[in-house]
Amino acid sequence: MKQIQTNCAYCGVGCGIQVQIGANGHSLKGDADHTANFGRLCQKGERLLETLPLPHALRYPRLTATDETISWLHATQLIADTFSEAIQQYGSDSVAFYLSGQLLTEDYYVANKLAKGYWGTANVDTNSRLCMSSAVSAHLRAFGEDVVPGCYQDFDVAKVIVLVGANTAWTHPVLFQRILRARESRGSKLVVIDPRRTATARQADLHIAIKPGKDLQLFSLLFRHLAVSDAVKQEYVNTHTSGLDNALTKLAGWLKDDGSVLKQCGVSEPVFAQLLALYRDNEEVVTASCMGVNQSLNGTDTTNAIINCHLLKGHIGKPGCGFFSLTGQPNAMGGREVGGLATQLANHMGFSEKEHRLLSEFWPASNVATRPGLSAVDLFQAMADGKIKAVWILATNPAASMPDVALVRKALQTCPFVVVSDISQDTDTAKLADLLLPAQGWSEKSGTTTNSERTITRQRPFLNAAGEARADWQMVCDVATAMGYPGFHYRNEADIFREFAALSAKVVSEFPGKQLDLSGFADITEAEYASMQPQQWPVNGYTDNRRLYADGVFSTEDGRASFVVPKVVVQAVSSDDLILLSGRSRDQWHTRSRTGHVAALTSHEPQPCVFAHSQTLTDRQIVAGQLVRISNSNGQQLIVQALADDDLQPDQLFMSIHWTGRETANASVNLLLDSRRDLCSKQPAFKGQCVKLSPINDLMQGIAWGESIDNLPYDYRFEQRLPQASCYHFAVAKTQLTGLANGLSWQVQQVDVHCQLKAGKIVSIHLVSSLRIAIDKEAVSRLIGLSINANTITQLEQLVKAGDSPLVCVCKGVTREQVITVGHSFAPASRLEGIQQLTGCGTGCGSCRGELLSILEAEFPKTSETQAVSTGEASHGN
Ligand SMILES: Nc1nc2c(c(=O)[nH]1)N[C@H]1C(S)=C(S)[C@@H](COP(=O)(O)OP(=O)(O)OC[C@H]3O[C@@H](n4cnc5c(=O)[nH]c(N)nc54)[C@H](O)[C@@H]3O)O[C@H]1N2
Ligand SMILES: Nc1nc2c(c(=O)[nH]1)N[C@H]1C(S)=C(S)[C@@H](COP(=O)(O)OP(=O)(O)OC[C@H]3O[C@@H](n4cnc5c(=O)[nH]c(N)nc54)[C@H](O)[C@@H]3O)O[C@H]1N2
Ligand code: SF4
Ligand SMILES: [Mo]
Repeated sequence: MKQIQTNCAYCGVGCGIQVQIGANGHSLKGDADHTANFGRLCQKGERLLETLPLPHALRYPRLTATDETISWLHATQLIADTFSEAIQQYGSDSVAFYLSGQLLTEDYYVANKLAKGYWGTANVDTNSRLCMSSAVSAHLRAFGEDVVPGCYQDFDVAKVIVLVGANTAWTHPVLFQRILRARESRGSKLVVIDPRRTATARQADLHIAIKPGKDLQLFSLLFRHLAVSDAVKQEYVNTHTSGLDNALTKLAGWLKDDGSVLKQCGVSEPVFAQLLALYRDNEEVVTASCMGVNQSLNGTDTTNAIINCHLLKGHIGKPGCGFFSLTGQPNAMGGREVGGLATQLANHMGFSEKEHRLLSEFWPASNVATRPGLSAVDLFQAMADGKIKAVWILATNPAASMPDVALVRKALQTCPFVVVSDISQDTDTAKLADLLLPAQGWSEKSGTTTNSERTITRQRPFLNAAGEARADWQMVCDVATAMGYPGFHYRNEADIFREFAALSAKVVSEFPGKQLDLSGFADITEAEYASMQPQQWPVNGYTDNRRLYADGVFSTEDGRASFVVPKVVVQAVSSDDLILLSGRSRDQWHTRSRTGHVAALTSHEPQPCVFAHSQTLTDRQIVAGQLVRISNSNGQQLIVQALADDDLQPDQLFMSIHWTGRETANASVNLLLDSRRDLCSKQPAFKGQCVKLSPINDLMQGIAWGESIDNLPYDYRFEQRLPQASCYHFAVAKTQLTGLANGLSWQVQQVDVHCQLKAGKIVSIHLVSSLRIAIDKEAVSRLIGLSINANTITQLEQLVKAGDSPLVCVCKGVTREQVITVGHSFAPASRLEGIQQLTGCGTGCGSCRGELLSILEAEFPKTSETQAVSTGEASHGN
């Protein structure tokens, strides 16, 4: 059996994977030798093969206006001509790239080179702006370079691990398991700072349910207390840092008294004392942060406030110590290395004259960008204003993932030429493209990624590309060549990697403090690239690459790290405001284009919903399961189902980020979030925006199946994709209900399909041609429960049929009749499991299990069973 060593396509942990290529299909397992995971994988990684083949895969270049498949030659020339014309007529800054941490380093490198070297614009931004840019800015300010000094091993040896704004148990699961193992073996302490009691917080030794957006205050206070404690390493501070006194003096200006600061943070004095003691009394403390920190108005300052605490103790680059920024996407780090952000030039360089000259000579290119370009939010604003004439978007879905998506969608409609490279044609952004380019996906493409701890891993293909899908780097190079630029004649991705490594060698030779050094790869042969093993950078044969800055010499001009003075920006909150925390759910990946069709990954959050504390629901006369409206002060709103979650504080809401216009209308969270940003990093403050919540009483809810309801009027729609069909959850104004039926040319009949309307207890079903609709509050909430467990429309109908009978399982809305009906389709040995799988009965709180067993005993007595089975077996044998 052949084995292919590759990486996981999802999060920044960057796990290694071994794919076994078998004659009868492939299988995969974690790569036991990879230092990120030592053979372990989480649910998403384990199920990667199940995501293939992708439904709605994009296989050929396509012009959307005419829905015409075109050749690559035609597509390439069209892009080359359109971008050239735009540059000629409107200037370099009228064109742009919008890239992604899900591109490989080689893809990223050539796109950055084309725009910044030849188009002459730094309008190259990336979804890392939405993700990592606050950490990038903070690293630059503190260390002089965007460098993560630590490594995963630090989590193994730390005495205290503090996770801030990170739901690591769900978002970096393999690393989280590693943290738990270390705790078990070493007795380390885990602190989680998150407003919600998340799956991560529940497993912590100390959970600090901080008020959203107040981490800056908390860490600044901590810094001030540590600064007067004996934790300070005075000699380190004197020799290796600058700015401590200034920082402390400025802080004294706004950190007046502890009591009021802690009150703002929602943290009690004893809890703060506990936190302070952990930092003060332990040498080995790692603080790791993620989106709860980065995606806020104070993201950069908060990160610096955390770094300040570690600098005081001289704890950067030492085993088990320091600040660790967790990266989100598999190659978020690689994109930062090549310079994929509009605020950097290339390879950790800015726009100084010396850096500009170096790059102009190295590539060589005569039109290297001289100043930063537009960052994501500004880029889409400029597009909406008509200033961007052509944009090329690769491996990201901004029409769903950007804040204020209404504006982004308008921007894409306004921009005269939108090129989208994706693996799927079924994304919100693809629907707004002029030209769609089919990209090779994870199983098909080849290159490298860098994970959170700077480990470079080779991604290797094991399937032939579907249709005419191409590598992203190939498309970019072909266009560059068609535009007449030299320097894009790479034979393969190894050629590009070698050039990237050679550039890093050049950069470190002229800027000796820089850490991004891949000079050891500058002459890598094709064979070496093919068999390359995971390796942490720097790769130069003489630096110990595991931890950086261990010698206290930083990348700044004077070699000293800086204490940064944080400034506080607060948003106004009124008394009936709730704070909306958006984030990830356990099993889905972003806009679901890769994970939304895998049944096992959808059951965790089967439909769009908002979670609220039960008191918050009661106060607003909202019943869990009901549709609610969430609105912001700009008049934007959305409609979703409300569910109770007492792990939130009463003034907070949580929604996952995964629902897009693909499956829903008016239910995606980014319809509601505006594009306010951290002023330093320009990263959108997705977390912690103020909204209002109200019940919806003027809409009727329904479920339809059999046909698409796309042409019907609705205020809310959710397409639930069952493995073999779809059913549609919708809500319409009562006054439109008759219209709903009359709007169709089909005859409406009220039929007694399976159940009758009985005192509001049961489903009323209207049969409209082949479209079946259930409208009735109780009926619908029951159907919602049922539909979640059905695989096919027939199963759904079977479940509906059994609807009118006493409830057995309250959690999943399963009735006695359903248990019996479904039970008949299973043999005795698999009956219990089958019923549970199909209906969900007993899989919620589990308290109905006893009743379930007694129904089975009563309805399927052992003696008749044995007979039935033996007869069955006999006839089977005949
Ligand atoms: N399952 C899954 N895993 C993923 C991804 C995915 O889509 N699905 N995406 C990957 C990517 S790109 C990223 S960037 C990472 C993100 O990984 P995380 O940052 O861990 O994920 P989020 O759920 O966005 O946010 C983390 C937490 O921040 C908290 N939070 C909100 N506001 C505040 C605040 O003011 N202060 C503090 N301290 N906490 C706050 C939220 O309650 C939430 O629990 O996940 C990666 N891993
Ligand atoms: N409200 C709210 N919004 C958020 C966040 C939040 O916490 N809250 N988090 C933000 C963060 S941290 C992130 S990282 C973004 C993520 O947001 P996006 O990057 O927009 O989300 P994805 O769904 O990962 O989009 C990746 C796209 O690339 C395609 N693709 C996959 N592989 C390839 C490939 O090899 N080549 C090409 N060309 N295409 C490919 C996929 O089909 C998909 O359409 O969302 C951001 N948006
Ligand atoms: S932890 Fe991240 S990289 Fe590892 S298997 Fe899970 S999703 Fe993939
Ligand atoms: Mo991210």
